[in-house]
Amino acid sequence: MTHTHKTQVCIIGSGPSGLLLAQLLAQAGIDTIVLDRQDRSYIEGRIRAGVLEQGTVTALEEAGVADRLHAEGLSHSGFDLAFDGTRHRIDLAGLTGKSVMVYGQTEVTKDLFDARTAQGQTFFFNVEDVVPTDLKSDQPSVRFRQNGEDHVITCDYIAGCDGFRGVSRAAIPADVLRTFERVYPFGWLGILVEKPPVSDELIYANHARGFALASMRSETRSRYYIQCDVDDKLADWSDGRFWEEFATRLGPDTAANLQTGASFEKSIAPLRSFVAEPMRYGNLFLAGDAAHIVPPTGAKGLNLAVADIRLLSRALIAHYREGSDHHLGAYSETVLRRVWKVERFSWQLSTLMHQFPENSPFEKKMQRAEFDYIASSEAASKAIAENYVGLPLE
Ligand code: FAS
Ligand code: PHB
Repeated sequence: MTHTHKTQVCIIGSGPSGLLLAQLLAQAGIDTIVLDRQDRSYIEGRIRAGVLEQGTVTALEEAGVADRLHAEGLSHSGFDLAFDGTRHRIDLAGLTGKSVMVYGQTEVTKDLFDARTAQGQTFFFNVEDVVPTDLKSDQPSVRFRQNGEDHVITCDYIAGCDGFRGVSRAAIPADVLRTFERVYPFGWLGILVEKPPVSDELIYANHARGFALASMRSETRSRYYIQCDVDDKLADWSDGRFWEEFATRLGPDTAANLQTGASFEKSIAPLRSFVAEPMRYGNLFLAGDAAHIVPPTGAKGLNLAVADIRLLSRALIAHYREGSDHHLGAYSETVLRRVWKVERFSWQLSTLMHQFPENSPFEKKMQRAEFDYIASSEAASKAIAENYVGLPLE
């Protein structure tokens, strides 16, 4: 026996992309069903992004889930770039009139889950064998299994919000899909520690031994990263080794303020730049990590996903409210124009701030020269700042 369901928009994935889309559509009276192969506690347990662009804050306000963000988030008006101990502050507020909000992706996800649960909206967690079908028809469907039982959802549209390793992108025929990728020759080792941050603002540091990032989740909880080898294992990195390496890369003046302690979360993430085109096939629309990945250096992954969702929700609402399919028709072209600009910034900052094993002495000199240029040029600093606070939606 197959359980049958019907909805207007079937959303595959309940990470930030899927949850925000569901919430924005619910605000417009559009019915959705959300599927995920994990459950809520697993999804909330994933420690990821920490910096929200103003556009992301606006989207969360429009979704009616920004109260805790405004109560607990930290507004930051600048951050530091550092090279071998020399620091240069990128004055976001002075250069762009904007700031960013430090508020963990985990918290954003919790706020979105709470909102959807409060509305009694439909989730299917711990699903398996999800298969989007009939994408070119006006009645696409999504088949899946849950607890050993078969289900099928018929809908008007499918939103592929299932991340880099989901099934939506793979549902686009190979002769239609084009992918572009750069895999970086290093990863990021990240920790969470219940200690006050080493600095009031974020510090991105390039040191001869590698990149380091000092971030935070609150005034008492710090989030720190160091560049590590792609084949490093967590077992290779005791807290003691992490602290020694992190302090070295920050430099003695900054490290003098460092409060160390036992980490309560530690993970290694690979770094890649990736884009899949097109982001629409028939009535399947891709959004977020299902369509693109950026190295976290520019703090763009979550924010880029939110920008996709702002454009996709606008297009779907125009369809249902006004019968206009203009934005749906333009979605892939519109969203990809911005995706590539954000990919560029994330790639540029990653190239500037990391030690590349293959870099010649000349290329290392070019990195230092670019840092010195940014530090001495308001125009160059403004270019960094306007990308960091978030490019216009389109
Ligand atoms: P997500 O991957 O968050 O969510 C996809 C959801 O789809 C998941 O819940 C998954 O369970 C589900 N799914 C997958 N396959 C499915 C299937 N077949 N059926 C049903 N459901 C399925 N960004 C930053 O801005 N700053 C950072 O510091 C940062 N750090 C990161 C660290 C790591 C380890 C990773 C992986 C990413 C990081 N990112 C960071 C990027 C990250 O924040 C993403 O951009 C963000 O999670 C994108 O959200 P979604 O598009 O919803 O994808
Ligand atoms: C984080 O706080 O997790 C964070 C902040 C900025 C980045 C990446 C990660 O660029």
